[in-house]
Amino acid sequence: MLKSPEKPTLTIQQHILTEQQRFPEASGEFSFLLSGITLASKLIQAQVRRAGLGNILGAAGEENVQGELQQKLDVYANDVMIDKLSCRRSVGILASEENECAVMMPHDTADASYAVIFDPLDGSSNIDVNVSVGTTFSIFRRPVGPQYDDPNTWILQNGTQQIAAGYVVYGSSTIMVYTVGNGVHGFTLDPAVGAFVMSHENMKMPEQGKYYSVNEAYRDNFPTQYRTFLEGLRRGELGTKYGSRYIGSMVADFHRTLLRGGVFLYPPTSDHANGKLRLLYEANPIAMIAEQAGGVATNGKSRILDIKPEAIHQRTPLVVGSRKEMDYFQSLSE
Ligand code: P6P
Repeated sequence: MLKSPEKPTLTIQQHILTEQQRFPEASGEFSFLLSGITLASKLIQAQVRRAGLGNILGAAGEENVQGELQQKLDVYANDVMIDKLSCRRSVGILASEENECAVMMPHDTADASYAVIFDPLDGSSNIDVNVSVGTTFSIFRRPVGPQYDDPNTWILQNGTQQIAAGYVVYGSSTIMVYTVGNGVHGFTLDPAVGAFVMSHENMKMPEQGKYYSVNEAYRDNFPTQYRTFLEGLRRGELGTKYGSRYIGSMVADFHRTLLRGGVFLYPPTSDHANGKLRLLYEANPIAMIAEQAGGVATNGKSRILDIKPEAIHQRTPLVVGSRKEMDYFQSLSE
């Protein structure tokens, strides 16, 4: 006789439907949209997990809009995300790190109420060396008003307008972390069940950590405030001398920061005067998750979520982490 689990297994699908019940008028379209993302991430992880076992490793031989060499898995992940979201009639437009322009949906936009922006495989240059990579997503509702008839305007909204955001880390396990504005919850893919099962309920970022996460190779180019901040953390200004952890895959570096506290930052550098990370599909979803978990996310000067985007692929500096470190960083502002 199988011993019943101490706690009933709660899948992400059940969680999404439970969240939907908070909105009696909900049609279920949004829940169906989110299930498209969970399905896509299962298909992506299946390929990530077998990278090296098939002709799926290495460069696809093309460059993406960022001028970065597209990895075969980048292309696959992007195709899967577009395919699984295109068949959701509620989606009016998609924007991807891999596509220069937004992807209009074929169906009548009168039915479509949502815009989905994503990076299908962030950190993909790490794939060939078996380092964690991730998917990020950000969802907006169609804004109201005749000035929004063009779905392209749906994607250039402030991050505060996100109705959902999240990421998937393809790491030692595959975990999806998401929020619909009602706390942050983590679901780990159980291969035996083939479902994302709740593993981290109502995640809260610790008030303080003991690591900072930044690419130190560029530190001579960092603005003074950043250098003073990092020196202060190393020296023990916050009561402990910080260590450094840097994976070079934003989703993995942020996920550790969410769980353990601390700070992840990608400052302005000589190569990227406005930072390297992209506002719409890297900084915004991460910032919504961070704030929902009690953390802080800025571009070094102002709240990430308050930035009015001007372009799909615009970049931003990002400093995101626990309140204590972020208060210290902001106390050093010039
Ligand atoms: P660097 C991956 O290419 C990425 O966009 C983020 O996932 C990661 O945080 C950053 O770039 C790493 O950049 O310059 O440190 O290699």
